[in-house]
Order: sequence, then structure tokens, then C-alpha cells
Amino acid sequence: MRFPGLAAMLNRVWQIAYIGLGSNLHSPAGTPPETVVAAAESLATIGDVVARSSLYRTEPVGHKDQPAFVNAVVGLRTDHGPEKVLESLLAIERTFGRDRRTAIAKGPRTLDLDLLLMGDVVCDSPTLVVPHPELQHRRFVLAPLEEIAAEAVHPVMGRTVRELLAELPDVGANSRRAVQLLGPMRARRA
Ligand code: PH2
Ligand code: MG
Ligand code: MG
Repeated sequence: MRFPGLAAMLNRVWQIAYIGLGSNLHSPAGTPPETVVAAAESLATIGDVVARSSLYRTEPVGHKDQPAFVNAVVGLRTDHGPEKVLESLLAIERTFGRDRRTAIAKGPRTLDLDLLLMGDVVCDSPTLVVPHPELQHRRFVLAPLEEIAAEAVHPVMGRTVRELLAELPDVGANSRRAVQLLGPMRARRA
């Protein structure tokens, strides 16, 4: 590499990473809504929280036989790459009692943090796929994401979040009635 300094500079790109939050079990932080609010605050340890959606109560997608979820999306301004962001998300999940060793795929969880979208980043490795592969199929992701990033463009599909939400069929766990606005993400009292 002839210009290592320049390469390092170019790697320091500030982007907004959109993080999906989900909970349907009590965590050390409390109920699912309390867990999601506390997790949004924890995200401030890895970047600047520049946007927070409302909280939603959502019917489970996948396994039907589990409690309703609370979902939200946060915009996080960071200069970390996607792998580093993922590593930080997994560490935060663990502090909220998530144990991946005993979990059922798409089953109940204290806290799930998913890297949904990060500017133009396209990543398809065994450990991380960005944009999130299910993003365009899930109202529980698109509804909160549209609140804070309606004009963000999916770099592979070439569609905005607003378009993806408008095109989503209004059926089953993706129906409008399955994704209910709960209210704002109020900060916890000290
Ligand atoms: N997460 C899943 C599987 N199903 N359903 C809802 N409503 N919300 C989620 O966050 C969710 C889900 C796997 O990550
Ligand atoms: Mg998930
Ligand atoms: Mg996840």
C-alpha cells in the first residue's frame, strides 16, 4: 500500500447505521418496552444516537407460539465498520441476558439487535449480511424504519424504505393491524 495514511483516512467514514431492536421476554432491564428503551440508551456507547423511532407492539413473525414483540429502530452515527458494529451489538445483547447457546431460531428473546442498513454498505459474509436479508419482508422493521429514514435507499434493491413499506402486502403478521404503535421511546427515569 503506497498511501497507508490515506487508506486509514478513507476507512474513517461516518455513516448512519440503522439498528432494529426487538424484545419479547423480560430482561435484566425489565419488561420488553423497558428493555428496548434501555438498549437504545446502551447504543450510545458505540456511536451517536441521531434518531429513535416510536415503540411498536408486533405480532410474532416465524414462530407464532411466542409472546408479542416490542420493536423499534434507532439511527446510530458511527465510523465503525459493519463487522465492528455487529460485534458491539452482540456484546450489548449479552448484557441484556441474551443467550444464543440455548435459543430457538426466531424464537423468544430478551433482546435482539439487528444491523438493518448502513448507507451503501453491502456485506454478505457467513457472519453478517447487510442490508438485513429480511428487511423488505417485515412490517415490524419497515414501519419504525420509515419513521426515521423514509428516504434511505436499499443499496441492492434500489428502493427507498417508504417504497418498500408501501409495497409490502397487508397480510398476516405483516398486516397493518399486526404492527401497533405503542408510543414514544421515553427515556427511563434516573
Ligand atoms: N424477530 C425475529 C422473529 N420474529 N417477530 C416480530 N414481531 N418481531 C421481531 O423482532 C422478530 C419476530 C427474529 O429475529
Ligand atoms: Mg432479528
Ligand atoms: Mg438478530
